[in-house]
Amino acid sequence: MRTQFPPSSAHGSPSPTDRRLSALVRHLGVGDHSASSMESQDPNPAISPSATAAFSGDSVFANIVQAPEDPILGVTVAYNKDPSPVKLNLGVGAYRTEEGKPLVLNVVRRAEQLIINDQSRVKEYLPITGMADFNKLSAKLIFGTDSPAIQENRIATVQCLSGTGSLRVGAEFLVKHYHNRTIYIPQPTWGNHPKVFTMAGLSVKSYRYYDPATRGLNFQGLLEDLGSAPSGAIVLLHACAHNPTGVDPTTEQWEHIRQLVRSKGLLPFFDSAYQGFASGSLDTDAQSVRMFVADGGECLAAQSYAKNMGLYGERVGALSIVCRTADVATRVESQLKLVIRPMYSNPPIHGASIVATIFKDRDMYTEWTIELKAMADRIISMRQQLFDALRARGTPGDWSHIVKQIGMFTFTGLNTEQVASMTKEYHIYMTSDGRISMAGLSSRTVPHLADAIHAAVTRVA
Ligand code: PGU
Repeated sequence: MRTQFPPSSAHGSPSPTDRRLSALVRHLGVGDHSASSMESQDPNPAISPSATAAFSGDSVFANIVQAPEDPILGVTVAYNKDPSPVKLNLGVGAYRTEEGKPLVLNVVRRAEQLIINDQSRVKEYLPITGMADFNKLSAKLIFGTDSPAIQENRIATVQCLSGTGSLRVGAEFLVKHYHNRTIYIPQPTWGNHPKVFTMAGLSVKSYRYYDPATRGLNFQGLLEDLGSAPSGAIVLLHACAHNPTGVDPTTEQWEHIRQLVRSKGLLPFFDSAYQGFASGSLDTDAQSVRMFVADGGECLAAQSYAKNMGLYGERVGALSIVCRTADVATRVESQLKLVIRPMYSNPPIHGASIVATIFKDRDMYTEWTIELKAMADRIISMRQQLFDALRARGTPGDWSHIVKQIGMFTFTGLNTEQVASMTKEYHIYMTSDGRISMAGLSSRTVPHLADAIHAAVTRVA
């Protein structure tokens, strides 16, 4: 089939702009030959763009309404359109260096070199469940190397498309195979959670989580809401570094939650998108999940390597379903294959190869943990710097939550109008709920952000 440059307009006949561009292409002699012959030598006029003009009615999609941008990813779209040299993107949770640049971990580069140089690697399809090594190692990462559930083969782990894909596969599985279709999610939570679960067919309810008055956990509200959830309901729990609030339960509170969840027969579904990012330690950040697995009960866990290995666009993650027995886990895995096959058939190779290569080499694994800790530490230092800058300006309010909150985000408490004014006047982009990605800040940009917050707080109600 011939390629066409420039593309024809929506209704098939080239627009005047298209024709001018085609003439320019011919004049410059660039593009392939088929492009330059596009109008004059069409061998099949019946399917030429001009012939389709005969069907000059409206598009069959004419009634489609323009969808709004995504509340998180749309922030980057708006940021990209802003020509200001001082603009700052604190919307998406993506790590940036002190220089404000995206970071590819050194250990990831090393692993990629090894993979590229290894001539034995091929591009055949992976199994439906993904790369076996990757799955085993991912389970060890979250459940612990000496987890009895792993030793007893009670866990079905499948490679999925990052955290989102893992949550979706888990939700699809639950809709097909679990007796209760209600999932309780924290209020607030990551904006995509309700959409992922609703699209899969679950009914979404929320439980109280954050208390705006204390800017901390509404523990009482959480216990009451989960306490009155119907037996068997699914409960989504952020394993660590709760998004967007940066507020996590203490170990004692987790133990309380665990007892309540188990006594009510609720099914815990952990979302672990930030393992290592909260404390800098992979083991510490997995404690909540491990507490639930240690009691022998069942749960689901969705893992993402987007943040902790910086593999955002590689879409690498895993879903694990911890079962009571190995026999159940085998059957669960067989059904997960039936969920995955019609969705995307099988997962991609590259990201999982990077993770498996790093996990299998002691030296590379250590290097990863060091780089991960450095990312977590830089975020923590940004918290301190922002807090100090606001104090130095005498910005009204108690800003101690900036240093108390955990993980990638600060839930500032700024309202929608204040956020809008910061975007308009200071070109600072963040989600409208007042969340800022601390990983997007640097020592150079802290004063600009502090000025913007100060102005917003003092001028906008
Ligand atoms: N779960 C939570 C709690 C998250 O915060 C995110 C990403 C995911 C799952 C999904 O991440 P994957 O990339 O699919 O592994 N949240 C970020 C990234 C942007 C987005 O919304 O996808 C954020 O800024 O909230």
